[in-house]
Amino acid sequence: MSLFVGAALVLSACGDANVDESGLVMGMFDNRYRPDDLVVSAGDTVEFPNEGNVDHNVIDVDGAFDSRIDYGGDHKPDETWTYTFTEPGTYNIYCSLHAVKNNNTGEWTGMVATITVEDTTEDTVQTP
Ligand SMILES: [Cu+2]
Repeated sequence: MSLFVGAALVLSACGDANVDESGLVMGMFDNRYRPDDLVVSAGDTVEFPNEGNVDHNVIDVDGAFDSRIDYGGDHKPDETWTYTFTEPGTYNIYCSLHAVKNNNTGEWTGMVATITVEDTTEDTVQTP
């Protein structure tokens, strides 16, 4: 009973209250990712929980990954897809259900986001 009430409170929270502080979570809402800009380190695993009320997915514009293939379909509400970014670089992602491609510019708009994966191997010189 108390668990159910807690979940309802979280779902009803507005603003950025739902944004995870770890920096490794990009929520799928209706119809946008939040945050829509994430910076992680190579090797990090990012969670994509569907916190909306409709299906969503996560596809890299350049074809590095397609969550539908990895997961076996779109992600329904309350389902979470995770992906480990091993290669540094900038990943532009979109949801095929809620983004459109401009055929002239090749740019995606709508439910889109950017994930920057930094190569942190050089930062390990700092010792406590
Ligand atoms: Cu979507």
